[in-house]
Amino acid sequence: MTYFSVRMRASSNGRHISGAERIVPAERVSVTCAQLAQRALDHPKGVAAETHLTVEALDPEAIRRVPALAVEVAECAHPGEAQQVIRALLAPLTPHADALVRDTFAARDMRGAMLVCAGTGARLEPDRERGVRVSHVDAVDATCTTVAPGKDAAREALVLSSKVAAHPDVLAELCISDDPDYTTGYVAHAGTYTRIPNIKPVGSPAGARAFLVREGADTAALFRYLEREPVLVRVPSQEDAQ
Ligand code: WAQ
Ligand code: MG
Repeated sequence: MTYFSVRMRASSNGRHISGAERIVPAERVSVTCAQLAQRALDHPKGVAAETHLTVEALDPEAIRRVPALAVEVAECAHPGEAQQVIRALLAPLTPHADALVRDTFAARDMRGAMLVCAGTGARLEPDRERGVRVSHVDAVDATCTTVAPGKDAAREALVLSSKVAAHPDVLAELCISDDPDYTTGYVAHAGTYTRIPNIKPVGSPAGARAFLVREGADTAALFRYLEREPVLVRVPSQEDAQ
């Protein structure tokens, strides 16, 4: 079957509002475009003044299939506790964990994620305002048909993080939603997606992602994988994923 990558990015006066990535068969392309165009208008950061949709046929041979990460929940009652959980997960992986966490909470309106070297703490993206944009990713269910993750931020994040984590040079990911009222974030590491409730206070404009990368990684190859190589993630059914 021929699959298509469908991508949306929306902005207002140069400010990134929202973006989304799907991989769908031909008969789902038009409905997917409609859904993503609507989504750009409904974003809590504001109505998008400009929305771009891209539809691209994929080489079926090039599509990789990877398993979803296992989902766990760290019970955090408030952002202070969430900070402790995040640092406990990341500190064993890099001496620069504190700076990584601080920078991720401070970043605003990036389209993509920060790429941070575990050994040096250095940022690895050529364009730091944009970051690295994970694309060409979607979910497949047990019957290998693509399923819509777009209704559910947690499921969509699990799909994205499973693609990212499937690359051997990625050690961990930290994510905070840029939706002011979506206060659950996560850390992905060692095959597990740890959900972190109350990662930020309600109403906070914080929102960004950081990928921690093994020192000596081939950054160009990693960029190509994250931005261009199509990956379908095998996700458990909706009920199991909660
Ligand atoms: N590639 C790289 N970075 C991205 C991408 C992408 N495709 N999409 C978003 N980001 C970055 C960007 O800096 C955003 O500002 C930031 O991540 C947050 O994006 O289990 O909704 O789409 O309940 O707001 C977490 C769910 C939801 C946790 C995360 O992220 C749970 C979310 P958002
Ligand atoms: Mg968002």
